[in-house]
Amino acid sequence: MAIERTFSIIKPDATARNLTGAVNAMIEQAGLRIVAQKRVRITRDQAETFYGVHRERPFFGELVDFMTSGPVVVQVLEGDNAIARYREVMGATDPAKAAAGTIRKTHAKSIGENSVHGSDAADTAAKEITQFFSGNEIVG
Ligand code: 3AN
Repeated sequence: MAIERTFSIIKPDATARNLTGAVNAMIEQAGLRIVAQKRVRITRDQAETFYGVHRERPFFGELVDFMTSGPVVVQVLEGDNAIARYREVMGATDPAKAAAGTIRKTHAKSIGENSVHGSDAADTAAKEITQFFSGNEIVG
């Protein structure tokens, strides 16, 4: 298996409920290593760039409003097949459809306020990591 890095965000609904540690425990329990992490307030520009692929979707405005509504924790996770592994750990986008034991089933409030983001492919992971971290902030 290949060691990969993926980009993660602990979203405002989770930081508001003081769940950073609980989410991190689930990440580490799944065998992923948090190799970079910072708590930030993202700007509208950053959120619009980050979710640019969803610009035409009806929920885009709501998504940007939500992601800028409070602090988030941006992270780089490392491990075997980290991209697919983290998506398994997060569970389905809609928490009602997420499998038992996943972060979203356990903690998410709704399809919009769904507690975590994880990259969906190697190219997006690389791009998302670069948007928020410089090389010397990632320590594997
Ligand atoms: P995922 O985060 O599981 O990869 P995407 O890429 O389809 O899901 O959607 C990106 C984000 O957009 C989701 N995490 C969620 O916060 C938001 N989102 C997706 N679908 C909806 C929807 N129908 N209504 C509101 N927000 C949505």
